[in-house]
Amino acid sequence: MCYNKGWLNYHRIEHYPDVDLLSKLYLCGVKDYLPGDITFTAVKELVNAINGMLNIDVEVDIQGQRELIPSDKYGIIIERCNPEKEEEFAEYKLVGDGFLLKQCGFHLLILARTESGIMYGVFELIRRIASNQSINQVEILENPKNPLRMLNHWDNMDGSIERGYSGNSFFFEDKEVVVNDRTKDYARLIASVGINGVVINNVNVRAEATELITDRYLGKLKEMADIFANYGIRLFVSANFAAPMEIGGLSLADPLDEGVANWWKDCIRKVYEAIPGFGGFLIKADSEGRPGPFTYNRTHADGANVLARALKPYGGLVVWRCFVYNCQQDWRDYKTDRARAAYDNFIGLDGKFDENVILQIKNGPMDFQVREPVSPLFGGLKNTNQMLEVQIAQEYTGQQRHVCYLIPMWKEVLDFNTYAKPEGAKIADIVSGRTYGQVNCGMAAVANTGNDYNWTGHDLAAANLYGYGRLAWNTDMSSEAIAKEWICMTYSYKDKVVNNLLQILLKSWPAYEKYTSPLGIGWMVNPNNHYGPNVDGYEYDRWGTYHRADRNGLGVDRTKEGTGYAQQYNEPNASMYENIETCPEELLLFFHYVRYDYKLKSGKTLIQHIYDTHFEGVSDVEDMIRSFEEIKSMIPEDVYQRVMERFAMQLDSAKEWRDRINTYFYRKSGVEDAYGRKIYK
Ligand code: GCW
Repeated sequence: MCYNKGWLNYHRIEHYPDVDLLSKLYLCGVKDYLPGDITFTAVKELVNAINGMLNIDVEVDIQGQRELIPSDKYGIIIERCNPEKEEEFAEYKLVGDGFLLKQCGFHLLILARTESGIMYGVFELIRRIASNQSINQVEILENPKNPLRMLNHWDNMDGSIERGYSGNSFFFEDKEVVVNDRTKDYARLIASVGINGVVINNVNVRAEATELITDRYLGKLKEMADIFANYGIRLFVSANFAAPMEIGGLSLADPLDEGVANWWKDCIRKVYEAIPGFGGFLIKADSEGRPGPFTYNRTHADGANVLARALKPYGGLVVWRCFVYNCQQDWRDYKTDRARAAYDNFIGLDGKFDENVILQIKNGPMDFQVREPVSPLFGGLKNTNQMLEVQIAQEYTGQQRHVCYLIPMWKEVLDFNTYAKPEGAKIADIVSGRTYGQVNCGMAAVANTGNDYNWTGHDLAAANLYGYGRLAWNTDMSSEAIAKEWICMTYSYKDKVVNNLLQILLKSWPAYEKYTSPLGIGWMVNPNNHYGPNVDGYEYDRWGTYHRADRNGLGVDRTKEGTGYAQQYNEPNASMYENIETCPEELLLFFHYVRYDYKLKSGKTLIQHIYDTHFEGVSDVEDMIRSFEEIKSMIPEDVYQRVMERFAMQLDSAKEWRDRINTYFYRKSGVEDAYGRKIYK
């Protein structure tokens, strides 16, 4: 096989304590039990997993009625709540696709309202076994925190992947849709961590991709959608706003034009005839050259709603991206601020979107840098469905050649208090629907997968894919708990392996931040490919990404005296950012122009902080490599080789970053390093 099974490889667990409970499986309350049903899938997964990990052949009794199950014989009971007997199940507080995993006497019960809930309960049990945790007296009730837990693939139909660092697409090849065993193994992987929606093609929809929603491709998409549906996943596609012109032969794509509206209705009707469970569209409009409603002097609400109305009769959704900014800026223009753009473009439209539209907002106001403040649209929008977009693909965080475990970053975003309400207004509350009672909301992430043997290029980058799913399911989980699960599932539950890999993962994002651009300023990368250091790479460009370094200091003034961006936040956040003394230091240069001799809370000057962190970042990479070498004999040889190759690239790159940044700021400032370390002059 040309790919591995990721975290579903089910390695053998010796001496598992609770094998008795697992030898028999009873199904209750399950009406249909046929290939194609999620319950069928879930049972097969469980049987295979138990067989793989514990070498037990589980006997499955599908006729199960609770009353007939012997109360003095061990076994797993999988049960769907009967909606007609609500009172029997009310005590369990199951919501949506939640599950209960509980030992009741001789039985281990997996109870859920939905088939997907059963599957999620099954995967929870599998995780417990893989981590060698006892299930004796277990009682876990989990309801998903976010209704939508999506992946966005930026795959193109020629097989390339925009910002892909793990080979080519496994969805497309030579302008055709590919459906094969890997489609199913992909669905298994992501369903096991709770993903329930997938957009398979790039948001930049060009050429053949515009035709994905036509007869030319619908047959093949239906095959894919069926495989996904077995795992509780809905298929979405990115659509081209100008499709009525590009493939419909109309002369315009004006959302308020009746002919355009009818074209979409017709197109969407055909899509649903072919794929009844189709999820809907993801749209990038008026962004980086893509067409959109601005051409016709219409708003983004007009644009989104025309699609929403056509999708509504079928239960389809429009996920509309807020990544809208002027990408033709002049570096001499100090007033225009790209950071302001999403808020400025969308805040006035709050409340104007139809119920089946969701605004998808990138975590930060710029573009997936190693450190950004959160987007002020969260906490600004109050009457609009919202979804948080993060990037698992490591476009700006080492491109899957560097280890960079991103869950801690996303946790910080989710934990950020927007103060939109006195209570319950963290970003996690807003996107889950808790703050405003929304149901069409959740999280989305740009996927980091491709057709590489290990799916994610860097073996350790799989922790981000795994972790994203787990976090979207339960935003309360800690980064550490997620990492541990992934390590146990993928490699081993042995202490040394868990501890060393955990140390590496937890060190990795801070290390990357240390050796790249300082204190939240971002960018400083090579233009276009975004890999490696180039301090002035974007400084005189049109993208709105400047650091404004001179001989006295650097940073962008985003206070009232500057671009005014800080004022887009609710109080007290606006004042916190506005004032250099209260601005969190990791974001200092994002919000302020700061002199090199400015004293940080550590007592160090800004310039000394820059030198120190760049030396530290490299030594952190060396530490990570040492920790990894220590577990050489405890992990598969091929994994060790691949990861060590990438570590070598990471170390080289980190040194290059260190030296370029230190030299650049030495030359600007003329200030010597207090410790006399090597800085190229
Ligand atoms: O950061 C930019 C990326 C583009 C991407 C865009 C987006 C898909 O460099 O490659 O386009 O973000 O999010 O739309």
